[in-house]
Amino acid sequence: MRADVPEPIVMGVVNVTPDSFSDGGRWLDPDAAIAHGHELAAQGAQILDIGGESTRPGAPPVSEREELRRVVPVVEGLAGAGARLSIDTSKAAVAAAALDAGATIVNDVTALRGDPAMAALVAARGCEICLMHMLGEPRTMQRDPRYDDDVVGEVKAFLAQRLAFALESGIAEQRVWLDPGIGFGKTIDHNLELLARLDEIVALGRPVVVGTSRKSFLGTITGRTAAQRVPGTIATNVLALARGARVFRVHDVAQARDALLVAAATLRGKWDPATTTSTTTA
Ligand code: HH2
Repeated sequence: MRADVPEPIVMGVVNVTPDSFSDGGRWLDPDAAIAHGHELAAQGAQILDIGGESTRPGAPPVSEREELRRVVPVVEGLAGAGARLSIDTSKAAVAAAALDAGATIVNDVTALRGDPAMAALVAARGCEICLMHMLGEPRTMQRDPRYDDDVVGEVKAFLAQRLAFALESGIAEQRVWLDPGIGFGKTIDHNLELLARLDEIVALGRPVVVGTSRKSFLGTITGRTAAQRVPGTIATNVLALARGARVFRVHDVAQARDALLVAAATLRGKWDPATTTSTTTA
């Protein structure tokens, strides 16, 4: 029994893109994206992560103007949805507009390396920041990714270094979340080893975010299409919870929420009725 297992936080994905790897084009219309976000919040997402640029391998870059056009109306439309809002962007101007419109979390897959203005913005606004590991850049990251020796050691050292950079930039430590970046410049074995040894990333002492949802390594293992990878996603989420992960970025919120609530209660060997409907965040 582990009384210390924290409440899992479900982050629902709202992709306002034509080309995301698993749901591209489904929510490109702002009204459809807003309705989808409301649905995910009703299903139990405590955070909605809104993104206007796909990071799938080979995705074309999106201009600042186009990204703003896609995401700002959706952030505005979800401001009263009952979930915290996260903006999935590496552009400071997009993050600033989203924070103005009601977001309180910046999810930067470049870990403050993409835009020199991002760190100062996050520091000034006092919002949460998710720093994610990525080897290379989205266009080419899946072309034969290699690590010198130990993928977990390298990802951990990178995250420690980006955390130090965030603190030097004036961002409060308690605002920083860390993410090993499953699928971002990683082979199937890199992803699996990172998940198997996730406790080593958790040991950095900040809340850990995991994003395995529908990703291709699950398809490689199971032979399933993206939409059929929910059980595989849930298996990784539950095991990541057992290793100390805190935030779970998923497309299929209802299923992940139920699995995580039951898994957390089971790990604790105790059910606390308050956790079932709570919207506590990290
Ligand atoms: N994965 C994706 C996008 N953003 N952010 C974090 N922190 N962690 C992740 O694992 C992560 C992320 C990729 O998933 P998705 O948004 O569905 O696809 P796309 O980038 O094609 O829009």
